[in-house]
Amino acid sequence: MSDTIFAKIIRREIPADIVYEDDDVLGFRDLNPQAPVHVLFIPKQPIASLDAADAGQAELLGKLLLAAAAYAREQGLAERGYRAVINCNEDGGQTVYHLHVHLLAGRRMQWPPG
Ligand code: DGP
Repeated sequence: MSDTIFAKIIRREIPADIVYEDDDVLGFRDLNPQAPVHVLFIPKQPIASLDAADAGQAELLGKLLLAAAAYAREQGLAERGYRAVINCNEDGGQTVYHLHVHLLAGRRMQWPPG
């Protein structure tokens, strides 16, 4: 997969407001927040999209979701609730082709999404 802006953030080549890190996952604030809390969680291993993920990456995908959930709990967001979103490919609204989970919180979410 070609290099993305998120790969550059992992390598610290461009700045980001990093709020979570472990061996496999990085979390940083979205540049264009859509809610009072908007954090992106990405695997350090590049996976282009959810569609590109395979069974060998099941554990990593689990860690990605659990990292987002742990962060939300730790930040006191879990009780009121939050939304975790993965946009996949063009119709899904994906613009950066490094798999990421959007964690959105701090306001009441609407359904259906636009
Ligand atoms: P998506 O549309 O699901 O691919 O989401 C990509 C998100 O990435 C979008 O909400 C804006 C965010 N984003 C794009 N470039 C940067 C960047 O350089 N830094 C940060 N922090 N976020 C970025």
